[in-house]
Amino acid sequence: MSLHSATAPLPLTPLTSATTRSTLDIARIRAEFPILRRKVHDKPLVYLDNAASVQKPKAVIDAISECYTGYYANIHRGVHLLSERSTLAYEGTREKVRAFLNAASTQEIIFTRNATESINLVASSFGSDFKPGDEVVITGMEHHSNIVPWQLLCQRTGATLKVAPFTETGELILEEYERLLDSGRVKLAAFVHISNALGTVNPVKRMTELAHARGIPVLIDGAQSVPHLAVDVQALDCDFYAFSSHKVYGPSGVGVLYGKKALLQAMPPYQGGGDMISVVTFEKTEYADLPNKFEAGTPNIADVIGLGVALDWLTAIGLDQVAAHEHALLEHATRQLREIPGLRIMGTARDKAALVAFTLQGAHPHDIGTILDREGVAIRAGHHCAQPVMQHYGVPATARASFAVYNTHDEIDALIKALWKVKEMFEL
Ligand code: C6P
Repeated sequence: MSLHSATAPLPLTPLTSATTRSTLDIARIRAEFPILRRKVHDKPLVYLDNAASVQKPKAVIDAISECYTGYYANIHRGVHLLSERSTLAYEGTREKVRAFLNAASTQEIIFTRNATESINLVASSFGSDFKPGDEVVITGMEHHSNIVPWQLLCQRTGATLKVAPFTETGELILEEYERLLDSGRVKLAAFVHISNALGTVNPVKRMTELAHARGIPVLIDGAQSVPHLAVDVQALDCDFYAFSSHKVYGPSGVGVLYGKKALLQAMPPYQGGGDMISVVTFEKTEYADLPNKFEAGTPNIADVIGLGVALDWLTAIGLDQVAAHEHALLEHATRQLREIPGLRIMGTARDKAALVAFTLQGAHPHDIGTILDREGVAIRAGHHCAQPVMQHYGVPATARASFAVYNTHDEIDALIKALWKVKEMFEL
């Protein structure tokens, strides 16, 4: 089935860097998501909380169910047919992730629980020999997942965390980032590709070049980027790249860490246990080769298989098409949000992805979220696990609408209508 329509696409005004025009048949795409047919408070569901977690297409749901009903067994261990079949499917996903990220080898793809665990793995293992005086550079727009693991590492080792600031519009101040890299003590730069609180798309290739020019490896938090734009880790030349399955149309409970082979080989294991060893005696253990060295214990087999199907699904649509459609939605939303008096958008970077965060004078974001929910519109309200971003703008929280490929212009209109209702209720 083609998910591309024959009708002419809508013109796209360049608010962002999307270059393609969408020809997607969104109605057909929506039909693949059973949950989108349900109602909430007797209203059609308008799901705009995709940056938190995206809904799943039937192909992914079916693949997980087929695994459990048809061939499930533990992997890498059994000599029986089911184990072999499960191992093939699990390792098949590793190859799909490799291709999706354009990594050089499947040995560079490690399965974890989520992006958070991927970052913790690097902090714990790559950071294990950090010393007092060493520095880790992050940006001011990080998710807590790319702050707290480094703080824990600094507490453990005496290293110091340095933070590159961003502007009022939500753009990184590249000169400040570069200045921090110049100390001669930086052991790692870790930064977000797309900010979950602002939508900013960071210039990660340039940031990587600047770090590498000083011999500093980089980790990119790609939790918000892989569902929205094509990522090529070899073109970026990053050393580590982390993302979560549940934000890329796959199941929750699975994450990915890409790491350059030479670095991963030199790093100590993250956790010890089964499947990560080659020989164990009471005196000494020899570890398995990559990637198994970093995958101790029985992994989340069925959900890893589900992730593979999600990546197939997304790749068939095409990330250029996804980006074009989502950018059109972002423009449609931004244009109308700007017409609402008292509404302030946090994050107006030139290069911005598919979310918009805002406050409305006189209404707490949680009240906005609750009223919108009664209208069937699901958004997120809160600090979005990015409290330093809230501190930057001097607000406790924002409301955030975030888009996926299945969202429509009509759903944006429903969001806007519901926001006008909030104003009416609060007499703003
Ligand atoms: N952001 C949001 O609503 P996990 O929880 O490990 O799958 O992803 C963590 C994470 C890391 N980095 C970024 C940029 C993120 O956006 C997230 C998750 C969700 O914005 C849940 S807090």
